[in-house]
Amino acid sequence: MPEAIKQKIVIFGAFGAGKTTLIKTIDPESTHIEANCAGGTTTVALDFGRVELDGRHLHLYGTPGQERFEFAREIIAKGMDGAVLLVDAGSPVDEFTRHLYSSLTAAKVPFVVILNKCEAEGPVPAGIAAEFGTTPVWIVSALDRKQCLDALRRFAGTLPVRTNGSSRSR
Ligand SMILES: Nc1nc2c(ncn2[C@@H]2O[C@H](COP(=O)(O)OP(=O)(O)OP(=O)(O)O)[C@@H](O)[C@H]2O)c(=O)[nH]1
Ligand SMILES: [Mg+2]
Repeated sequence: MPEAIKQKIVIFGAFGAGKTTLIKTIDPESTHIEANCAGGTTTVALDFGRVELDGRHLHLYGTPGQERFEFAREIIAKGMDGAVLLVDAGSPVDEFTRHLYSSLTAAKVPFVVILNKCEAEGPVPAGIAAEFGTTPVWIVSALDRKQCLDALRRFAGTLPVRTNGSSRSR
């Protein structure tokens, strides 16, 4: 029997961008390590969820958005097949999001930018699209499961399938 395709996708984004929400929406049985903070909760370690789409078993890892957790992001990123940079479309693009974008570009990992909190669907605002060069930019609300699954399916479909022994040493 052919081995199942497994892919590790890591979700990056600034504090409060909606990474944990996205993973909870996609996988209601996902696991989250969070702490209370002003106005809600914040990830202090990671999120982990799974979903099977078009025969691919996707393992989704959410990272902490607070800058001081860089060490955790580095550990979680190891061996990723692809990444998502989640951006809160309701605020101007901040310095930390730009830093994450540069780091992912430098790592040469396949990634997409997903603009979140877009309950009203529409075109990607030109000012935001311009921030991310030629990287694909998509629009979702992390509260909408169908939108999240569609975005993930389209992205996962572009990722190369690893064969046994391929290196994932990033
Ligand atoms: N309206 C709306 N609110 C959202 C959406 N996605 C997330 N939120 C809210 O945004 C807040 C932050 O969401 P989280 O999922 O905790 O954000 P995070 O990126 O995991 O945050 P950190 O772990 O602290 O970096 C919560 O109050 C969510 O309910 C969305 O698509 N629409
Ligand atoms: Mg979180």
